[in-house]
Parts: sequence; C-alpha cells; structure tokens
Amino acid sequence: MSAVPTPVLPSSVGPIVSLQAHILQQQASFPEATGTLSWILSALSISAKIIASKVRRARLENVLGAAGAENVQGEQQQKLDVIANEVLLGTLGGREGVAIVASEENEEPVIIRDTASAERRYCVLFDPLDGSSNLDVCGGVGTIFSILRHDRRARDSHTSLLQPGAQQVAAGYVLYGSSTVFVLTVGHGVDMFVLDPSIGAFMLVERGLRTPPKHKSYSVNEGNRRTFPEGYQRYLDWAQENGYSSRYVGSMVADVHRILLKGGVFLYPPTQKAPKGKLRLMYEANPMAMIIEQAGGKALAGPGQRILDVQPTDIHQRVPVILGSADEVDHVVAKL
Ligand code: P6P
Repeated sequence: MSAVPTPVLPSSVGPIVSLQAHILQQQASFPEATGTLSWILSALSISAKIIASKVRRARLENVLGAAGAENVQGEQQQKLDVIANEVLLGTLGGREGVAIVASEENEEPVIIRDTASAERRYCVLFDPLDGSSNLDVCGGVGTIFSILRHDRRARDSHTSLLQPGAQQVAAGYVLYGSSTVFVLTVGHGVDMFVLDPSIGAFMLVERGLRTPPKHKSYSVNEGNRRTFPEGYQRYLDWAQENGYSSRYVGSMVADVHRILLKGGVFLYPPTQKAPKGKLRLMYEANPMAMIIEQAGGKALAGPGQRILDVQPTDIHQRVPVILGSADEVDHVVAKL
C-alpha cells in the first residue's frame, strides 16, 4: 500500500493542534515512551480546565476569600487554594503513572501508589493556585507544576522528591488571566496553548517560544527594597539610571509569563522577612527555571548558582530567584 501523502495545506490554513494532540505528537518522538507521562499531562490539562472554570465563577459562587486556615507556609489559605488542590489531587490520583504528589498546600507528600513497583512512575509537584491573594481583585493567578521520575530505589517519598530541578522531565504553568494559557516544556523547547472555552480545548498558539535576550524592564516588589542585600539595591539604582521600567503583579505566574513573552528580569531577592527568599524551590522556582532556560533565558538563585542545580533538602524550601532574559540576568549578577 503506498504511503499516505502528507497533506499540503493552503498557505492561509495553519495546522490546528490541540494540547492533547501535541502531547501525543511529543510522545511519538520518544521511542521508549509508554504513554505514562502523556496521561499525567492530560490530567494536568483537565485540572486546568476545571480550575479555570472555578476561578472565573468564584465571586458568583461565593468562594473568594480566606478559607480560615493557614497552609504549611504559614500563609492564609484562600478557599480556591483548597479547591484547586483537591482538583489536582483528584485528577492525578486517577493516573496509574503517578507515584507521589507534593503540593504547596500539603505539609507531607501524598503517596498515590506503591512506590516500589516495577513500572516507570513519576512524582508530580505543584503550587495549585499561585498568587491566590490576587483573586479578590481579579488579578492574574496560576497553577505551576513540575514532574520528576520516581526513584524506586529511594528509601522514602521525600528522598525520591528531593532531586535537583535539572532532573525534571516536564514543567509548566497555567495562567488564569484575560485568557487561560497553558505553557509546557518536556525538555524540547517551550510551547504555549490557549483555552478555547467554546470547545473546551487548549489550542496550540506558539511552538518553540524564545524569550528576548534583552528588554529594559525589571519585576520586583520594591516595597522590600530597603532589606535587599546591597548588590540588589545597586542593581535597582543602575536600572533606574538606565531608563528601565518596572512591572510587578505580585503573582509569579503572571510576572514570569510577561517576561517569557516580552523579556526582562524577575527578582525575588532575600529579604529580612525571607532571608532565603520567599519562592519555593521545588514547585515554583524549578519549573519556572526550566521553562525560562528552555526558552533561551537564565535562572539563578544567586551569582553562579543555577536554580536547576540546587540540591534540595526539603520539599518546601525557599530560594532567591533571578530569572529572565539572559542579558538582563547578567546585568543583575554584575551588581551583586
Ligand atoms: P510579595 C504569591 O504569594 C507568591 O508566592 C508569588 O506568586 C509572587 O511572585 C510572590 O509570592 C509575591 O510576594 O512578597 O511580593 O507579595
């Protein structure tokens, strides 16, 4: 039988690719793939659709505001933090390939399946609703996720989870903003999808995203400026003397997404209140660092310290963050 000829599309018609189709295409490019990772990515896709629906109806369904409890970070849990966390646990819990889940909202990892079995299994770490304090004012919020291979030889769940970010097999985020955007890397570049609510599918809009190498913009909470280490203050002086603009939403997913598309540098330095930085290594800094590096940018925890090389000691540990356009990260480091 002759091979089916590859269709030649009219120039006005671009290929229509859903996230689901893209995941299967990516799987086909890994000969050893069994589909386990694809099923996990599919669970994250359905989670994003459910959470997007709940975020957009939050005020109508009166699920805004604090849940009345604190999370393991000692931060006020928002009602939607709890809801988003339960959605992710519920969808990932149903996937054979998930051995362990770790969430910002759970002090301890959740063992989903017998972690010693022979099949290839994965650990999924996430911040279910990052920046949720922006919900009440209709600000951008997001879900951040990181996927590691489960280490069957590990003596316990923590040991399997505590791998450097360079070991991530996939990472990404969902931004619930003016549209719902799903950004994903499996280590072969960064691809972006937008949810089409009329058909309930994430559609491919950008393949192989590259962050601009330079852009005169920085993103930091300048309210903490006086307690930054001096080098960061020197950088801010230099940036303001050189005509840089400042953009800061206070939601990592929104700030990093802007930098991914337009360039610039995002900073969360050590402060008096957070001497090791505020952002969590395992499910905020690592996934965002993989995305930014895959898009041609840089992601450091300090001078000469690549975030993805940090050896974790605790699943909730914090780390300083300097990430974005390569040239802009270099300008920060030059002042530290
Ligand atoms: P600050 C949100 O609470 C978050 O974890 C990140 O999304 C965001 O980048 C950071 O904290 C904002 O922290 O101290 O500037 O309000």
